[in-house]
Amino acid sequence: MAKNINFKRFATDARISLLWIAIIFLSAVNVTLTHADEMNMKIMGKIKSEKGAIYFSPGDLAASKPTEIVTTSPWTTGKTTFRGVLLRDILKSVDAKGTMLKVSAIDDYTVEIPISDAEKYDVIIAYKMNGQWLEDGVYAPFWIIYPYDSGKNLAEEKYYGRSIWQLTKIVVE
Ligand SMILES: Nc1nc2c(c(=O)[nH]1)N[C@H]1C(S)=C(S)[C@@H](COP(=O)(O)O)O[C@H]1N2
Ligand SMILES: [Mo]
Repeated sequence: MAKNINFKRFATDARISLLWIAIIFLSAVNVTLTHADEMNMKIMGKIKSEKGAIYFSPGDLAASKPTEIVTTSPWTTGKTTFRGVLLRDILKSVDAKGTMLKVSAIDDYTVEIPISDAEKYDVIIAYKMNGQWLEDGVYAPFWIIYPYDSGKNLAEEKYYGRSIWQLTKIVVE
């Protein structure tokens, strides 16, 4: 009899322990997913996707062919190296069909970028600056960078305004 009671108590304790393990595990997963979600870029709108949107993490972009822009900018001192993927290549990879991009950031900044910019200039979606991943809470996960010093009159307010950092969403229209 005593054995039986002890076993029941053990079973109950074990269940409670498992419950705690599950709660802790799920909290950890939730934190991870929330973070991963923030650090992704979502491309939607006029693209070819069965799910309606395609997500890219900085790691995903780093696995694609890199393009570096070495330039001065209003936000950095001296020549700065930005590493990313050509915007036109990303648009091509999602089969974007449209004329305008509505781009938004974690800080709720939004801007419209004509797709023609991606054709005319070597605009990149940058994920690294001077060899470092873009910093969380500052510029991460992505930053649109134009080759401002290329002699194509890109060192202008119009293009600085399109240089959206903390980029997380692109709607193709
Ligand atoms: N995410 C985000 N990107 C942004 C902005 C912003 O507020 N948030 N400001 C834009 C504008 S209007 C300009 S001119 C440039 C330069 O902004 P700054 O002068 O505040 O550095 O960054 C652009 N990118
Ligand atoms: Mo601006």
